[in-house]
Amino acid sequence: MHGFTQPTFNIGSVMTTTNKLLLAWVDEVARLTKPDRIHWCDGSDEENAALIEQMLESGDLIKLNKDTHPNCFLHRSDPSDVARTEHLTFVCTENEADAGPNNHWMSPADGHAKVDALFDGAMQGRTMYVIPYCMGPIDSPLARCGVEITDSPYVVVNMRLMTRMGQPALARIEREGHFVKGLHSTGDLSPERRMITHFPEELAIKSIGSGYGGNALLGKKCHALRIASWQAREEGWLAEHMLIVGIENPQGEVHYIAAAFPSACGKTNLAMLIPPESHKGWKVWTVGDDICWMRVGEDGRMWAINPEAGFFGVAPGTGAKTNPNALAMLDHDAIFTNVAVTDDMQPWWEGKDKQVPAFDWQGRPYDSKNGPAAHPNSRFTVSAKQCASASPEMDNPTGVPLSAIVFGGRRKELAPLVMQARDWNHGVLMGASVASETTAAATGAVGVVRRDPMAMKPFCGYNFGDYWAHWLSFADRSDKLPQIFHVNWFRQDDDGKFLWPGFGDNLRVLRWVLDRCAGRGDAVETPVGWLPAKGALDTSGLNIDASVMDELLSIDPAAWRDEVTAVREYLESFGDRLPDDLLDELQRVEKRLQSEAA
Ligand code: SAT
Ligand code: MN
Repeated sequence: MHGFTQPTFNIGSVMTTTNKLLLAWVDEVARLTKPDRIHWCDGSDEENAALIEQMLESGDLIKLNKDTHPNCFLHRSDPSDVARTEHLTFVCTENEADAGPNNHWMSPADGHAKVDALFDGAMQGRTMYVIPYCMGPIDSPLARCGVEITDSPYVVVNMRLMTRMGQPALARIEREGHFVKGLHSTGDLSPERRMITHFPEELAIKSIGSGYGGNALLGKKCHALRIASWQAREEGWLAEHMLIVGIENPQGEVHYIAAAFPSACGKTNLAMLIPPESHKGWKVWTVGDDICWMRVGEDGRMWAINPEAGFFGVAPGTGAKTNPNALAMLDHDAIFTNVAVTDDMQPWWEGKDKQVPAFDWQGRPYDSKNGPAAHPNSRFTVSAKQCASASPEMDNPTGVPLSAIVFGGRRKELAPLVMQARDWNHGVLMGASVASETTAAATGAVGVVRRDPMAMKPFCGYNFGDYWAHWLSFADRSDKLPQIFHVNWFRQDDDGKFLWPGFGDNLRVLRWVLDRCAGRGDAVETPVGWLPAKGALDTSGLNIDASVMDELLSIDPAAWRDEVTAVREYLESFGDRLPDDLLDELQRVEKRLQSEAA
């Protein structure tokens, strides 16, 4: 038998747990993975400093310029491990139909057998870290806890920024007696031996062979979306791929919006938006930039929390014009992954500033022939506390009440700048119909249009048919639900030029959204939803042609008839799990489009 010994190593205060389930699981994992040492993470500053020191020595981290970027570090990942790998991501349920055609499926028995074979001995020579964490404010009834076991110190320091990690989370786990189990090892980083498996019926995750963000920081996509979406259905709430913002008007009133966009479509920029010059007295508060957990409160309104405590944002394109709030929070205490550096070791990426990169994301002397200096999916990790626009409500255990839910995709054509659903069910159809051009956040071709319902295609832990039924069920739970909208910032002209300026000017669209929620804001009815009436969208101070606004705010019924046909085909691929109410809704849109043609 392998000569495994019990924990001997702890950098910070020594933690133990009274939770027998947790102790037994840690023991079972140690027997399988055979680490040299076990370290229980307490989340302390001392622990973090010791881990960083260790990674500087091993070369896992590189120190950045301490004058311009104190406490900032660069991590260069394996070049084959730079994005989520959806084809290696599995949902393992007893019944294949429960995972649905939207997921890659394996039986739990097969999943465990395959992935456990890879975990066998995977931590030999390494330290096994046990990370208790809480997704959401530690005293929030909407929050949920998990424990990640990993052999990656990079994962530990990132989890510390992205979640509420350490002693308080462990205390809550001991109080509640249950937690999501996440097992992770970088393995040998080979894509051939990489698997990200989810066992929603066991509230468990096993991920091996990748050290990249969504594959390795298990609190994020694996727990807070795939497992949580399953839990949410069972418990009557929603776990969504949405940012949350508060919009403060010049009267000082704040209204909250949650918005779903696929990865790398500007959620972080929208969450930290700076109002345009013409919008004196307006302010945007960041509650979250990626994930939203929400439930109907006693007052009938939808209340939302951000389960995360930090931002794992796309670096390229983050600049003084696009996202000054993000740029400002990145000049201290941040971890960068796969960005380039200048010759004086400042982090650099395309769209940052006028500096010149000296070394690219792989550490090679920069040469434009090798492609961009920073990897297109290079990332920053930073605590939300460093964000100037961070909402004081971020830590509120009851969350914030939502006025609107916005769905969006990245589409060159078809979808107008903004439209409002007729009612909740129509809004669910709008969400279910979202399509978007793919981005660098996942491996595979970029720029291909694919259906990405509610921006949850890679993240819904169960059958989309059941998921839409769950969404529809909220109409019976309350008559004070948020209004639903669809936006598209990404329309292009024939030369590939964006029609809408985007960024700070997106506030103009959100203002119309909030006006509509307040029963104001002029709109015209179309077969696919309500669009802003001429002049209803404030374009003052914006240099944009009336003809461009017309193009952005009109629909082409013939193109929409084709779209609706494609949507029907897609929805019907979910067979008998597809809720009738969603098809009825689609039929109503089809009818309206037909009468438009008549
Ligand atoms: O999956 S990640 O969290 O690494 C990034 C994303 O796709 O949003
Ligand atoms: Mn995301």
